[in-house]
Amino acid sequence: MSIDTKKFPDGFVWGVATSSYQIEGAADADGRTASIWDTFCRTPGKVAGGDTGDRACEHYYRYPDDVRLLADLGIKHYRFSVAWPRIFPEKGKLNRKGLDFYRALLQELKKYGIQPLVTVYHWDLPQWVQDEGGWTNRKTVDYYLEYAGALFAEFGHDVPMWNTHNEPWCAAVLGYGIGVHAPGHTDWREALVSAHHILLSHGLAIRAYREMGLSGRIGMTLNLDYNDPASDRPEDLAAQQRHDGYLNRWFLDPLFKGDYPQDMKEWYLPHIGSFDFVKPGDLDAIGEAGDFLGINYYTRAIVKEGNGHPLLKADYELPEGSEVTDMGWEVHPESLYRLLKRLQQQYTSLPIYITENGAATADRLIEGKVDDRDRIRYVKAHLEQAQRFIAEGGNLQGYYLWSFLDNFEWAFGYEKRFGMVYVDYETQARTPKASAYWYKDVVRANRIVD
Ligand code: IFM
Repeated sequence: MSIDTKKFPDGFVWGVATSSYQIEGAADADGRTASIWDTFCRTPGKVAGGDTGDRACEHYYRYPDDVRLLADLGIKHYRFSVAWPRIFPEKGKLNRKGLDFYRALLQELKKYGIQPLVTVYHWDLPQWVQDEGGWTNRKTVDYYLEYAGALFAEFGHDVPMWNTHNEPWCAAVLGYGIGVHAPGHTDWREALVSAHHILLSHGLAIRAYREMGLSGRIGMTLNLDYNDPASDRPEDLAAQQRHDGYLNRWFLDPLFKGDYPQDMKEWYLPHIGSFDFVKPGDLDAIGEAGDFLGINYYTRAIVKEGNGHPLLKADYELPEGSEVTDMGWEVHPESLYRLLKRLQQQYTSLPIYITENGAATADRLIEGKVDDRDRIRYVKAHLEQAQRFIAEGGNLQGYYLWSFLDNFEWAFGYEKRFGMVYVDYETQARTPKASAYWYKDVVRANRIVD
């Protein structure tokens, strides 16, 4: 009997992912108030082309058609996030109409047998929370728990899988440290305080979820890379270690090893004054065991000593002739395999889900078709590495392609297209790209197809 080596294990989860602010639009509908991204988009110079999420993909109004399209494309698992300002548009005020939208979306998904993975927080913090300091304010942990608790109470029995947070590094570091994401602050202490509060809210949300006796699974999604030093020089090796500490270990270590990495605490201390925001019991809470680890992987980093990154004293290199996506990110599938191996060897035996992977490509709609063969090549190469990990016994249980639809790509506005479905933002017409049909075949066959 021949073994089909390209087959994924039975039950492997094949999905696609989106997030609320990137697709929903309907910024003022049914009681929603502003998020930090609505404010940020209105700050001149922050988002390419002055784009906003006001309309985005109008998914809030078009969700029945969008869910039917998911079903037509053979998708059985869908990861989406909830917009916090729809649920708590004001302090202490639960908005029934906001919940109704997600109830209707979940019902629609159920109609087609599509399983949801719900992300509680994918960056659209209510502006009223930011007005009290946002993630730098420890009180935001309580606001988050009130919000997450409302979602668990309302949807806990209908949602089998929850992501507490998407990419805390981005929310904290890009938002409060580098300032290229909302709320646009540039203060390293704020970034680390925010990261801590996000991690704390994650651990406490797991506890709350367990206390409610819900039977689904809950975890967190981190954006991780694999990184290499630019040379064997001790200075470059040290810079690589700092980069790794900043992006990967600062989040993985407290989740799985009980504390922030010592080398990074020492490196950061002069920049932030103290770690007085870490209170007794916090690290225990952060280490609360989840049911899975979600990872978003796009690229690797090659690091050397330099002044490009002022906090890290690091610079980044792109090897001559390397293939890059439309984001300028190096295509390096093997680093997905290396990352998965590392996670398993150094951090966790929990099931891992790739909750995002995909490529921005310069897609053109020509005579009703989009031939995005570069995206297909990208995804295929990454799936091969995922499969290599599984073949060696790796506990990888699912893959969610980023993204279902072209959408609002944060500071890049609508310039970058990640979707397997092309969106004409004027007419809102959806056109599945070649990758959507290819992915449909992959999902149906449970194997990588040509
Ligand atoms: O669009 C984002 C998503 O919101 C979070 N992960 C990375 C994607 C591509 O940049």
